Amino acid sequence: MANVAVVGAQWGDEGKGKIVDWLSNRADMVVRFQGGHNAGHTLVVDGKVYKLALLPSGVVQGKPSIIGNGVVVDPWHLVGEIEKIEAQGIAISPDVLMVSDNACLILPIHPALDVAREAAASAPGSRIGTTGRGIGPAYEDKVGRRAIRVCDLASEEDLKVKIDRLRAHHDPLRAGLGLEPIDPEALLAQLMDIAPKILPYVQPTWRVLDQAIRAGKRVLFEGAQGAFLDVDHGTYPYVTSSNTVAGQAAAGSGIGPRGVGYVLGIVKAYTTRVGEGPFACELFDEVGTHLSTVGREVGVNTGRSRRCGWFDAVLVRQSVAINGIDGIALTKLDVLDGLKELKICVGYRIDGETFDYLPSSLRAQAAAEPIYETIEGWSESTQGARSFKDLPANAVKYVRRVEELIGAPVALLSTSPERDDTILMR
Ligand code: 2SA
Ligand code: MG
Repeated sequence: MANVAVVGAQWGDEGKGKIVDWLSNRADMVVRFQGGHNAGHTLVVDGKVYKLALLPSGVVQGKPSIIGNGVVVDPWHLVGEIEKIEAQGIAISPDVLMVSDNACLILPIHPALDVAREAAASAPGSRIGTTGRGIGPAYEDKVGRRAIRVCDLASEEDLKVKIDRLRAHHDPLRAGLGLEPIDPEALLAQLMDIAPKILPYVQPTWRVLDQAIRAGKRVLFEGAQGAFLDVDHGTYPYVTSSNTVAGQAAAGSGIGPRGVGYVLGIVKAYTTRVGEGPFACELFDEVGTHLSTVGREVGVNTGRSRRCGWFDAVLVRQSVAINGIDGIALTKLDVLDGLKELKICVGYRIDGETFDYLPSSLRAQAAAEPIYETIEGWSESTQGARSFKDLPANAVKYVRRVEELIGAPVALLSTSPERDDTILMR
C-alpha cells in the first residue's frame, strides 16, 4: 500500500473515523493536516467507543500520529482530549503523538469571537452554523500573520510581543461585539501554564515525515470535514475556514504532492450536512426522518442534528475531480435498508437551465433543484455484510450506479460502525 489520504467527499460526517481506523491498522503513521477540534471521529474498536476531535485516529492503536502544520491547535482542548483517551486505557506519549511546531494555536479569544459573531448574526443568511470552536477566527489570525504558533510556547518574551499584536487587532473587534478587551496578563499566564504540557510533543514534523517517507514507511493522511466545506471549493461562505481537499494533505503536513499517494474519498450512501447553507437534496418528509433516525445523524462533538437527503451524485462527481479521488469508501448503505425506492440526484435545474455540476455562486446553489433518477430499494438487511455476495441484488445495483455516476470505483464498503464490517472491493 502506498500512502493514502482519506478525505470527506460531501459535507463531513461521512464516517471517516471508522475507515481511517481500519486503514491505520495497515499504516505506520497517521497525520492530521487541516481543521481542528471541529472534527469528530468516532472509532469503535472491540465494542469500545472512542470519540476523537483533534487527535489523529492512529493514537488509539499506538501508531505514531502527527498533528500537522495545517491544523489549528487548541492546546487546552488537546491536553483534555489526551487525558480523556488515556482514561480509556490508551497511553499517549511523545513517541505516539507529535505536534507540528509551526501549527497555529486556537486561543480562548477565538471561540469567544466565533460564538459572539454567530449570536450577533441577525441579517438573513449571515449565520454560518459553526461548531463554535474558534476555528474561523484562528485561521483568520493565521492568514493575517499575527497568530501565536506552537513554537512560540517555548518563549515567554515571544508570547508577550505576540499578545500585544493580537490586542491591536482583536480589541476593537471585541468592543464591537460587547466583549471585554483581552487581558494580556491573564492570557500570558494561561499560555505559560499550558506550555509545559504541550512542548514535549512538539517537533518539526515535516522532518519526521520526510524521514519516514524516505524510509518507506506508509503514511495515512486523515482529513476532517468534507469537500463542500472547503474554504475554496465548498458552498462558500457556508464552509469551514480550511482547505479540506486532498491537496491540503501535502501543504498541511509539509510534504510534496507526490507523497500523498492514493486518495480515498469517504462517501455516505445518502447526504447529510450540519449548519447552514445550500443543500439541494435535503428532505423534510418521512424519508428524511428515516435517514436521520436510522442513520443516527447527530454530531459527535456538538450533538447537533444533521440535515438529511438523497444521494447527490453531481456533488460527489465534483468531489472526485477536486480531490483527485482514486476510489471511494461507501458508508452507511445499511441505512437505506427497507426503503421502497431510492432517489439519486443526477443533475440540477437552476433558473430553467440544466447543470451537471454545482456552480460557485451562492445564488445559483440556493436555487438548485435536484433532478432525480429513481432506483428500486431492497427490504433485506445489509448491516454487517462482510462480502459483496451477501448484498441483495438491488443494493448491488445501487452501488454500481453510484460508481458509474461519480466516475470512481467503490474500493471499500462499510456495512456497520464495527471495524471488521468492511468489504474490500478491489
Ligand atoms: P467551523 O466550526 O467554522 O468549522 O464551522 C463551519 C462550517 O463547517 C461545518 N463543520 C462540520 N460539519 C460537520 N461535521 C463537523 N465536525 C463534527 C463531526 C461536528 C459535530 O464530525 O461530527 O460534532 O457536530 C464539522 N466541523 C465543521 C459547520 O457545521 C459549519 O457549517
Ligand atoms: Mg464527523
